[in-house]
This record gives sequence, structure tokens and C-alpha cells, in this order.
Amino acid sequence: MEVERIQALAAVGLDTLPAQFVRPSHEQPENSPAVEGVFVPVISLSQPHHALIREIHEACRDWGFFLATDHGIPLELTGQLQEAGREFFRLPQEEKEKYANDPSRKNFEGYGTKMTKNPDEKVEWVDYFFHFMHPSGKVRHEIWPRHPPSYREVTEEYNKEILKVTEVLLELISDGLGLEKNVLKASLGGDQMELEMKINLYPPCPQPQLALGVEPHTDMSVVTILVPNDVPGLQVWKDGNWFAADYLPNALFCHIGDQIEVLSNGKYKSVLHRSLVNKEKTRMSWAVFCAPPQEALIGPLPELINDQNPAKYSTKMYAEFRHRKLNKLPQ
Ligand SMILES: O=C(O)CCC(=O)C(=O)O
Repeated sequence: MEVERIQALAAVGLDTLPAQFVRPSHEQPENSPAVEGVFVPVISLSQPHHALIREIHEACRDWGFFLATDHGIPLELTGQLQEAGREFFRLPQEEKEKYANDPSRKNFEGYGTKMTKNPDEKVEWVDYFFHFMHPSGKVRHEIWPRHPPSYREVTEEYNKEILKVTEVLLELISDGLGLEKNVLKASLGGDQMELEMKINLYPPCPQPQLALGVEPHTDMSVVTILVPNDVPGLQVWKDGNWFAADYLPNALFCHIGDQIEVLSNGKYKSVLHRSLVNKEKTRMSWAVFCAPPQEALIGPLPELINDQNPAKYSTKMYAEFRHRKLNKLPQ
């Protein structure tokens, strides 16, 4: 199936945004601006444990989102990862098409552009590359970019680092919920927890005030850890308003996903977020989604429910949750 790629469309040099990208009026960034002067939480992972737990707890409860600094991932490695992603998207269009995915056949891995799946039939201004990184049994190296040749080595190294950070975050979040530190990881499939890489490319957009890079959504993941390039665009929703999560060099943009909201019985929230696009500059982001294995059974943790605080979410297999979310069915 022939898919219109946003990068190819942008390269034509349009003056006006084609109608399929014009968001409904209430969604347009110019009609739903972010609150100015309020900053998302920034948390140093190297601060004393007690203060760290408190900050993580407050950020997960109030925002479902924070920027993590002093996380130990070498800046050089993140730079190499980003350069490898940029190099892939610099390939001629016909080369990139060799990696095209086909979501209509449930084949999500590879090079893609999101098709409409919203009531207004609007398309997001983004192309992406998506693939599994962990555990090894899920990884299909044959579909990873072969260019640049460094892609595999750099991404495998980044996978190791992000896995360590994910495990640390899950321990801190468990602690913040008053649980033993290994509870969340154990409830999420332990070492079978999956890491997925999604590289987003948002080309310059002729009328960014009318478009969205990704529309408002929460992630069905456990947590999502993202690094953007230096072009701002991510916004998170809190108490009825959008807030910009601007670029902070070498910070990890940490999103609480739906699975933590369910396990915590709503104590921590899955953050609603969206991304804006830019008139002159290409924005990119590298999002790592940490997800349970398909067969993991996820529901509110018994330790967090009682007669005064009954379960607010049903317990179901992650595969079922995913199916419902992808098809916009009630959970
Ligand atoms: O690019 C971003 O900042 C957000 C990306 C995102 O939310 C997604 O890929 O699901």
C-alpha cells in the first residue's frame, strides 16, 4: 500500500497545510496554548534517597511526568543514538520504503506514518521507525535499519543503559507507593518486560499552529523514557491545562504510562501528552516504551486496595488492554 510520507510532503515546500492535517479548532495549538511560566518537575537521580523518593512520588501523583537528570547514561552515547536515527531519515525515500511496516496487518515494526484512527480523520505530522529492543527473544535485528552501519551497536548499547534506568525508576516508583522495591518489576513480567524504540521525525510544517505532531494520548506502557533533539514541542496535560516540557540537555523525559496508573489504582496517573511541530526546524524524539509481556495479568495491586479504596480498574491481560486501547474500546 502506498503511504504518503510526511517527510516527502514537507520536502515539496508547501505554503498551506493540506486539509487532512488541520486539527479541529479546539485542538489547534493556537487555540489551546500552554500555560507560561510553570515548569515540569526536574529530578536529579543522584540526590539523597529520601528526597528522591519524595520528589518522584509527588511528580508521579501530580503530573505523571518528570525530567530525570544525573541518570548515568553517557551524553556521548545519546548523541550517537540520535545521529544514527538522523542518518536513517536522511536516506533516499526509496531506501526508507524498504523498511515500511503495515499496521493494517498488525505489523507495527519498521518505518511508518500513522494512518487516521480518530473521529475527525486527521493525520499526525510525523513519520517514525519502531522496533523492539528487549528482551532478545522479541528482537528482529533483520528489520532494524542497516544504515548507518553503527545503528545496531549504538542502539544495543543504549538499550542496556535504558534498561538499567527503567529498573531504577521502577524501584523508586514502588518505594513511592509504599511497596517493596521489587514489586512493580515483578508485577510487570520481571526480566520479560519489553523495551520498544520509536524514533519520531517531525519535519518542518507550513502551518504549525493548525497541526499536531502526535495528538493527545496517554501511553499504554509502564513508563516511557524519551530524549528529544533541541527543538521544543512536547506538552503535558495537568489540571485542565497544557504545559510545555522544553528541552533540557541530557535529561530523560519520563512519562508514567497506563500500566502504572492501573497497578497503583489511580494513585499515580498516566500523563496525557501531545507534541507540536515547528515551521522551520525538524523535531525528532527517541521514545523507549517499557511494556509488560502480552500475557501479563495487570490490575490494581492487592497492597493498594481495601474496603475504603476499592479497585477502580479491571484486571486483564496486557494483550487485552492493548487491543482495547488500539481499537478505542472501553477498558
Ligand atoms: O515526540 C514527543 O515528544 C512525543 C512522542 C510521543 O508521545 C509518542 O511517540 O507516542
